[in-house]
Amino acid sequence: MRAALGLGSNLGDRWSLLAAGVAALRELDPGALVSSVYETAPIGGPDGQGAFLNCVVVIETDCSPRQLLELAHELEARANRVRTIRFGPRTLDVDVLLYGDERSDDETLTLPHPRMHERAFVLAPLGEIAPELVPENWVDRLGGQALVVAAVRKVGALLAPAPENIGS
Ligand code: GSY
Repeated sequence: MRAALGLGSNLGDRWSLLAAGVAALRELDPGALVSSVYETAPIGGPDGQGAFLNCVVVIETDCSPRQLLELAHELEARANRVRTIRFGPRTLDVDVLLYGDERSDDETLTLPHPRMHERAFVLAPLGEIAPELVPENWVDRLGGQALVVAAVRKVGALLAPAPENIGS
């Protein structure tokens, strides 16, 4: 099944944390599609938290949605994520966004991810690697493709070395 996962980090060495998460997903599917890395303003959470680095990975997998969710939690744990403040800063966040066409209202795993359609930090990277997975009306609701792209800043590619001007 084709699945899309969103990764984000706004605490610690954001680039390395994102890279480690992506590397683990590429172990699962060496042919994974990996978007560029985007720097994005935090949505929600406490005032003053730092900007996120975000990317999206699309994999082909035999894992079930539940197994992918467990893997997502495992990757967050490996990044020493501590859950204190809701929507607060985090070393690594891994969200299961899509699992084929599957729909689920399960409160621990809603598919498609319930907020992905309103998040430029998801739609811009997902649209870059798999535009067919981004319905036009989602982009329209965010004001159109130009606004989605303007809401994020592409900073580099994970499969290349970290750019020097980005810091942790
Ligand atoms: O849901 C993912 C965690 N998260 C993010 C994020 O990854 N990027 C941005 N820009 N804002 C966010 N707010 C939350 S919560």
